[in-house]
Amino acid sequence: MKVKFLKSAVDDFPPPVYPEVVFAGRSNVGKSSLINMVVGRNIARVSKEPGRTRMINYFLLEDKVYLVDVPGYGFAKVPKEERERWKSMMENYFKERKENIKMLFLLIDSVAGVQKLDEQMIEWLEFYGIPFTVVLTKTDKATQKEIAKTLKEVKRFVGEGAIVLSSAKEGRGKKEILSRILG
Ligand SMILES: Nc1nc2c(ncn2[C@@H]2O[C@H](COP(=O)(O)OP(=O)(O)OP(=O)(O)O)[C@@H](O)[C@H]2O)c(=O)[nH]1
Ligand SMILES: [Mg+2]
Repeated sequence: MKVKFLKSAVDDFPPPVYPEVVFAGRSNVGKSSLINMVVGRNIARVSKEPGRTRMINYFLLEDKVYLVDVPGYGFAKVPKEERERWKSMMENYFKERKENIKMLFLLIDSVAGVQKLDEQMIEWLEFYGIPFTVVLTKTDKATQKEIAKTLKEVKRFVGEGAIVLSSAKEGRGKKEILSRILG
């Protein structure tokens, strides 16, 4: 799979010559890991400490589509100014790029389930009219019961066809996510 890192941006995004696919979700939910799993290379930075991805990172896949790794939300230890910075950066990003966003993957931890901030993100996406798919992450760590509970919560917001189960550790969900990116 041909993939390259393009740039880290705050508001200086690359020209919208390719459609873009975004990976968003809580801090530590597994966005960067999922990108790496899907493209088959360690290209996005993964960290044990939440809140490490602070800029909007653009990658180019197959000379065809931008993959966008955005900073996570909801990390409790982040000071208020930093949260405000995140919010204005993301608001500006959605405003600037909403027409160019082909799909946003909203990642939700299979064990933790849908949190308040995830619901707010869904409201935001609906407000901007951004199409999204929910990806349940880290299914390797969840019990069947936890997965069923999280699935039920997610179905309050989206239909079954807009949910993918994944594990970056086991490679689960790779084909399905790739086909939604490239298809
Ligand atoms: N068991 C398991 N651990 C995972 C999986 N995906 C990610 N992790 C772990 O979760 C932690 C966070 O992963 P990241 O990919 O950096 O998460 P992120 O959403 O990009 O985090 P931020 O950039 O801080 O918002 C790391 O310790 C990963 O190894 C998975 O599918 N299974
Ligand atoms: Mg990250």
